[in-house]
Amino acid sequence: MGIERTFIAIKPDGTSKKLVGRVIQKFEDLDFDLVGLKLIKVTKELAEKHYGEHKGKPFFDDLVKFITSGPVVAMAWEGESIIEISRKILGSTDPVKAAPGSIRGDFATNIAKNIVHASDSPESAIRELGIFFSEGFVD
Ligand code: FUP
Repeated sequence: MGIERTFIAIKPDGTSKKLVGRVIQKFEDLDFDLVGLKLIKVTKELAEKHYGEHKGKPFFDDLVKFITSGPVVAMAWEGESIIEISRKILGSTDPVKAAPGSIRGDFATNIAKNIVHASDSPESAIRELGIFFSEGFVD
């Protein structure tokens, strides 16, 4: 807990549905600090590294295809307990279970296209920020 840094990404369905502003607004509303941001095209190599824990699962190939299919907004955010809170802002992975008011609850209907990603633990945050941002990207 305390002040944490985490990795948040707006996936290709989020950018194509013009949800970038609304996603960022949710984090700003909670007074979290945006400390890194870039619009990227995720390469196959980067996608396979990021989703490494899912390698071998039936949805892995589609997951990689999807995340490489269009622009992604990669962000680093900072704030108190942001890792747990950001998971609540996103809602459950499966939009069927995501609460109304969460990003997935309000804007997604399909588990494979669920708009946003957020690191699920301090270890994942360090790993994922290391994949998408070079050291010293801020300050
Ligand atoms: P999350 O941390 O909420 O993004 O969820 P996971 O790490 O469990 O899953 C990563 C991504 O894999 C999800 F965003 C969508 C995709 N996925 C599927 O397509 N099917 C599944 O059954 C589970 C996950």
